[in-house]
Amino acid sequence: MNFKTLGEFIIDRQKDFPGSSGDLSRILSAIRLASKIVSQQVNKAGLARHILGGVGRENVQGEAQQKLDVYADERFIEALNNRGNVCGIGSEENDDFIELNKDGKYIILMDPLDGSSNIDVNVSIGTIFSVFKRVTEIGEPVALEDFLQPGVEQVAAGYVLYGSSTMMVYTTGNGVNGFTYDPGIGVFFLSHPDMTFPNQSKIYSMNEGNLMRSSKGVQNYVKYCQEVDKETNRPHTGRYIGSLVADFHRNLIKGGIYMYPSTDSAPDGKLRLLYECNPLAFLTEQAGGKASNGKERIMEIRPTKLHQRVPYFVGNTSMVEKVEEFIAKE
Ligand code: AHM
Ligand code: MG
Repeated sequence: MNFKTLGEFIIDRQKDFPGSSGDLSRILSAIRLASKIVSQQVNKAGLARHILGGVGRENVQGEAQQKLDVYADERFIEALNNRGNVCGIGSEENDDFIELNKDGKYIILMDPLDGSSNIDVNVSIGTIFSVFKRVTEIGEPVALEDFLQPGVEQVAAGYVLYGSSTMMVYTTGNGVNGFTYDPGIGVFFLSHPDMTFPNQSKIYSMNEGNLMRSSKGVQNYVKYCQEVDKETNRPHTGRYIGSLVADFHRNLIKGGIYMYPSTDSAPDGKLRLLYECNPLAFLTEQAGGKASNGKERIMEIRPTKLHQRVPYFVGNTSMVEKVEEFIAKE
C-alpha cells in the first residue's frame, strides 16, 4: 500500500510553484473536506429517507433537483467559502454565480452532484470542479467575465467519484493523480499516480436511445464501432452508466470514448461546458487524451453564458479523432 495521503501530496506539489501563497492548496483541501461529507451522505442514501428523492423544484436548466444535489451544493459552497480565498462560485444548481470574498483571487465552477438521476438507484455519481484565477481586479466584486473564461485558462480541475469506493482525481496541469478514500480513517490515499489513457481502447459510451436523433456522422461512427473487423479489433464494447464521472473514470482506466452529441431535440447536446466539459477536458488532455465538440477543441471555446451546453466527445485521442472524421464527412 502506498501511504502517501492527498494532504501530503497537495503540499508536495505546492513546492512546484515557488513563491506560491498556498491558496490553491487551501482550495483543494476544502474540496477534499466537502467531498468526505458528501460521500458519507451518499453512502447512506438508501437508509436516510430525508436525503432521498426530489426537492419538488427544478434548477435553471429545467431538471428536477434532488435533495442530495442541493445538499452537495451547499456543503461545497460552505467549505470553499470558509477558506476565504475564493471570490465566486458558479454551480450547475444555481441560476446565477455566487459572490464570496471579494479579496479572493480564485473562482470555482462546479457540478456538485453529477448523474443525480442515479442517486435513488444506488449507482455511482460524482462531483466535478474547475478552478480559474479571476480576471477582474482583486478587491472588486466578481463579474460574469470571471466565469466565462475558456478552459485553457483553468489552473486546476478534477472530480470526486462516489462509486464502489470514493475517489478524487485531479490535475493542476502537471499530470493526473487519483486518490482512494478510506472511510474507516477518513483519509484519501494516492492509489492511481500519473493516470493516462491506455494505448488500447475499446469502449464507446453513449445513450444510444438518442442515436436516431443524432447526426449522420455520429450514427455512422456508432455503426463503425459495432462492425466486425479483426484487424482493427472491432466491434468495440458498449458501456453506458449515465453518470458522466463514472463513465469518464472507467474510460480513463480502461480506454474509451464518451459521447453526448447534439440531437434534434437538444441541438447543443446536454452537458454543460463550464461545469462538466471543461474540467474533464483538462484532465483528459493531461492524461494524453482529447476532448472535442466534434469539430473543435473544447478548451478553446469561449463561453458566452454560464449554463452553456456543448456536444461532447472525450477520451482516447484515436477514438475522438475517428468520430471527428465521421462528423467532417456528414
Ligand atoms: P446532471 O448534471 O443533471 O446529472 O446531467 C448530466 C448527466 C451526466 O452525468 C450523464 O452522462 C448524462 O447526464 C446522462 O444523460 P442521459 O440520461 O440523457 O443519457
Ligand atoms: Mg451534471
